[in-house]
Amino acid sequence: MLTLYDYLPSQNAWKVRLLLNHLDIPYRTENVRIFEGEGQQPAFLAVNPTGAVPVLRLDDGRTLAESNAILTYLAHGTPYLPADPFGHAKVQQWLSFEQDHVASIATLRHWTLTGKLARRAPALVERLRHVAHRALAILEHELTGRPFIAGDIYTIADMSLFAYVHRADEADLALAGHPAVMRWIDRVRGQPGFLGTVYPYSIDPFSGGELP
Ligand SMILES: N[C@@H](CCC(=O)N[C@@H](CS)C(=O)NCC(=O)O)C(=O)O
Repeated sequence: MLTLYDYLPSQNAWKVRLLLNHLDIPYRTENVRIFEGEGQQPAFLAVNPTGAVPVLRLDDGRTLAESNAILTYLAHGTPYLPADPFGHAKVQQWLSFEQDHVASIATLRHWTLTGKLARRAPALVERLRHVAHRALAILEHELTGRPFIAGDIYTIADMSLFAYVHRADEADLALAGHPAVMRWIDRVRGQPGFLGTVYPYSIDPFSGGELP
């Protein structure tokens, strides 16, 4: 059986849980106490050299890190990842956008929800807010013209983007001014096998501390 190395409040891990749910694939969970330093212990660094979750362990023991790489692996041969080279690469385009631009929402959300924002340099927060606003504006523009980010069908690019975009309000990034993004959020929520459960940082009493 597959093993998912997870941290429940992580939306990067949630992406993988979402796809596993869509595909109805059973798996077991290994929770990694990232705020207590477990990710930086040699045992976990052997699984993922960056010390981050999510990581997927296959039946044969091989391990795969990076949420979008895991989505790409699991979606191979399914309707969630086009087989044709252009469609496949288009999904990769948006997965890269997610990592390069939408990760700003993830960081701001983490700092906001765990009380760290006030401790951060204002210039850094401003820079991230600029990147995040621009990312939302790009998505608004793109999703005005089509139902899903890579075209007419729901793919892992939507899953990946959705993980943090639909929580942008928690980072004080108003979604209300983005009607096309809001409609897309509703479309994603309506997909068969959608996973509604999101865990708050408050379930982890250590999440107010800095990551090691
Ligand atoms: N680019 C990575 C980011 C993973 C990431 O930042 N994971 C966080 C939880 S959301 C983590 O494990 N942080 C602990 C650490 O980096 O030490 C991905 O998409 O999987």
